[in-house]
Amino acid sequence: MASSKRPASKARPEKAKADQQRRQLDDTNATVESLPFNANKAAEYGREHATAPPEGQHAAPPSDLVGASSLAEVNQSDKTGRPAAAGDDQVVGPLDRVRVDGTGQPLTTNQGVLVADNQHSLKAGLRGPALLKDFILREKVTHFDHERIPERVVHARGSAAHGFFECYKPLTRLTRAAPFQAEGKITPVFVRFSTVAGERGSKDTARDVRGFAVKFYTDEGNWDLVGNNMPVFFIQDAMKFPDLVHAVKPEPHHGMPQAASAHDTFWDFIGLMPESIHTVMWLMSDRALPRSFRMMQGFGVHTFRLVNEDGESVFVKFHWNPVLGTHSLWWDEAVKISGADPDFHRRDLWEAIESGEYPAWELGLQVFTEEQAAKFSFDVLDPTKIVPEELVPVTPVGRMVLNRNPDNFFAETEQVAFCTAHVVPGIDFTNDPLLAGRIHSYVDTQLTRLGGPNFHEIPINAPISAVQNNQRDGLHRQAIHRGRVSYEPNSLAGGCPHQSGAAGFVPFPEPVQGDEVRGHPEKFAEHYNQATLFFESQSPVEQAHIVAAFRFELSKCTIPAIRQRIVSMLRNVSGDLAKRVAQGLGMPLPDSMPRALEKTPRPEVKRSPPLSLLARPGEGGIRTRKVAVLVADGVDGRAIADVQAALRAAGAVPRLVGIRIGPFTTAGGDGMHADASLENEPAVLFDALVLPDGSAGVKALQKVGQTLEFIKDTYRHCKPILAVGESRALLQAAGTPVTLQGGEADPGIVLGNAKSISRDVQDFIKAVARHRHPERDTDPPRV
Ligand code: HDE
Repeated sequence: MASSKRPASKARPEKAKADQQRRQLDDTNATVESLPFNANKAAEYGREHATAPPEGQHAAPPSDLVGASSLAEVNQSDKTGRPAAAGDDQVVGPLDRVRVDGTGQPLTTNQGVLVADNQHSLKAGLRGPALLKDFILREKVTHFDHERIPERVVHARGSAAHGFFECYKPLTRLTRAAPFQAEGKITPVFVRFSTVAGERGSKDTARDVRGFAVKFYTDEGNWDLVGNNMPVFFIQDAMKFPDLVHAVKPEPHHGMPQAASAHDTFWDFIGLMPESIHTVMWLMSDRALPRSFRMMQGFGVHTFRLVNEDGESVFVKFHWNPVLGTHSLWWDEAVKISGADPDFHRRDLWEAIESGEYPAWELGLQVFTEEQAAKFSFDVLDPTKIVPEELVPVTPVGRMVLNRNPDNFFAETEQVAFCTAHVVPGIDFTNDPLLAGRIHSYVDTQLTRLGGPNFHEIPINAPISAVQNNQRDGLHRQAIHRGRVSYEPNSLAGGCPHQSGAAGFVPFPEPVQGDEVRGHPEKFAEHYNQATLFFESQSPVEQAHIVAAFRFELSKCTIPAIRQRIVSMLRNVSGDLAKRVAQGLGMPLPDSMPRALEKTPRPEVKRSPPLSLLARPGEGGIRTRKVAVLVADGVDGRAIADVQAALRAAGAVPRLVGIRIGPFTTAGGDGMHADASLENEPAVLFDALVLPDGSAGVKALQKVGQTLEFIKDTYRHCKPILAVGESRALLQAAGTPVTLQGGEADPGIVLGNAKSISRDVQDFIKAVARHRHPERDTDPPRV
C-alpha cells in the first residue's frame, strides 16, 4: 500500500513544491538510468531459461516520489486532500484503503501468486503450441480484454480533482444541509469537468457546454451538484433530451463530426426548438471555449429548494464563481489548440494542482421565495431561463478549492458516478420538468456503465458517512454484511438498522394538485426575451464573436433551408445579430420566425452586466499564465534572465522556446537550455510572447517559418507581446503592425530594449494581466 510510503508532508509553500518536483524528476531519472537496457533479454531464449527463468531486472528507487501518481497526493487526507477540521470528518481513509503502489514489489497474479516469467506464454516445446492451462496468460489477457467500460453517453470527456468546500457562515436559517451548518466547516469534494458532445478521447477545446459536477462528501451523505458552465439548458423537458443528444452527436450514417455542433442535424433540431435559442446564444459565445476549467463559472441550472430545520423552504439557484475570473479562448485559437494539445484543459488543471496553484471558486446563492418567483415574467421552473442578478443578487456563502489530483484516472475520474438524485437533508428538488427526468437518468445510466447496482461501493463514489441498509447482493458486492437479518421491521437485530425519522431526509411537503397532463405552463412559451438580454449584455467584441460563431456553424450546414430557419429565429433575438449573420453567410435576411407566444411579456431587465465574461476579470495578476520566450543561438541572455525572473516573481510560467529543444548559447557566450520548441509548443499554447534582443539570435529565428507563424498567431489572438531591441525585425517579418487600425499604439505590444528591460517587463506584466487586447481584433483578421 502506498499510504505507508507516502511522505507525511503537509501542504507546502511554493519553493518546497518546486524542489519536490525537481526531486521527483531527478529520482525518476536516476531510477531509469539504473536500468539502461533490458539485461534479461538475452536470457529469455532457449530451454535452460524456460525452465529456470531469472528474476526480473529491478531497481530500488531513491525515494517514494518515483511511484507517486502526482505530487498533489502528498497533500494529506483522504477525499479532501487536506486535513479535515477536527470533528468534521471522522471517517478515515476510504481511498487510502484501496491505494496500491507496486514500486519495489514483485509481480503477482490477481490471486497473489508470484509470477516467475512475464515474457512468454506456456508452450509445449520452445517451438510448440501454446497451452490452454496457461492460467497466467489467460488471466492477463482476459482482464485486458475487459479493461474498457462504456463511456458516458454524454459528458464522456472529462477531468477531475479532489478538494474541499469551506462554509463562510452558518446558513441554518435557510437550510439544514450539512455543508452549511458552521462557519469554517470543511466538506470534502470531488469535481469533474467535461465537454458534452465529444467521445472520451475527443479534444478538450471543442465549442461546447462544459459539465461542472461537484460531489460533496458531507457527513450526512453525498450531495451531487451536477451542473454546467452555463446557467441554462437547451430544452425544457426531459422528454426531449435523447432528441437533443442525437441531434448534436456525430451524424449516425457516417459518424461525423466529432465533438462539434457545426452540422446539419444539430441546427435542424435547434431551428425547430425555439426554446433552445437562449442556451444556443451562450453556446455561440466564448463561454463555450473556456481558457481553463479554472476560469469558468459553474451553475446548478435548475431552481432547487433549501429546507431548514423547521421544514421551511426557499428557492435557490447555485453559482460557482472562479477566483481567477472568467476567461475564454478565441475560436481560431481553440481550433489550433485542438491539434497542438487535445488535452489542453486536462493538462492545465493537472499542472496547476501539481504546482500548488490550487483552483478556487466561490459558491454563491440566489435565494428567493415562491411569492417572488410567481411575479417574475418567466417561470423559475423553466431551465431555459436565468433569474437575472438584478432581480435576485448572488450571495457568496463559501469557497471551494481543488488541491489534489486523482491517483488514477480510471478508478476515480472515469468511475465517479454523479447523480442529481443524490441530495442530503436540507436540499430538495423543484418541479422543473427537466430535473425530474435527470433524477431518474443518472442512476439508470450507471447500471450499464458501471455494471450493476453496487456502484456506490466503488471507493470514489462511497460516502464518508456510514451506509447501513438491507439492500443486498448484486454484481460486484463489496460489503460483507454480518448476521442473518436483511429486512425491516425485525426484532432479531433489535430493529436495526432503523429508520431515523426527522433526522433523515424528509421531503419538502410541496402540495400537488392538477390533472395528469403532458404539457407546460404558458410562461414556458416565451423563448426570446432572455436570449435578447444575453446578446444585449455582451461587449462589442463578445457580440462580434457570437456573430462569427453563428456564421461558422451555419456555414457548415449543407442544407440552405436549415441556415435560413436559424437566421429567421435570430431575428426574434436581435435584428442586428440576424443581419450580421445573414451578411456573413451571403444570404438575404429571411422573415422573422413566428413566435409561440403572440404577446411577449415585458422583461424586467434589458441589460445584465454580469452576463458578460468581462464582468469577472478575477483577482488580477498573471499567476499561472504561460509566457513563451523565443530563443536561438545568439540571443541576449542577460535580458532573458531578467524577464524570466520578473515573470516568475509575478507567478507566471516563462518557457524558453527554441527552434529545437536543448542547449543554446547566448550572445554573451553563456549556455542556456530551451525546454520547448517551435514545433512542439506553438503559440496557441501560450498566453503571451517575449521576443529577445540579440542580432544573431533574431536572424536565426527569422529564418524559420514557424517563428513567423508563432508571432502571427500571438498577434491574431490579441495576446501581449514584448519585443526587445532588434527583435522588432521579427514583428516586421511576420507582418504584424505595432499600431492599431486607427494609428494609435497597440497597448498589447511593449517595445523594449536591453537598458530599460526591468521597466519594460513591468509594462509587459501589466499587459499580460489584461490577458488580451481585443482592440486589435478585426474580422477578418489583419494578420
Ligand atoms: Fe446530464 N447526464 N442529463 N445534464 N449531465 C449525464 O450521467 C441527463 C443535464 C450533466 O462528470 C449522464 O453519469 C438527462 C442538465 C453533467 O460524470 C446521463 C438530462 C445538466 C454530466 C445524463 C440531462 C446536465 C451529465 C451521462 C435531461 C446541467 C457529467 C453519464 C433530463 C445542469 C457528470 C452520467 C460527470 C451526465 C442525463 C440534462 C449536466 C445520461 C436525461 C440540464 C455535468 O445520466
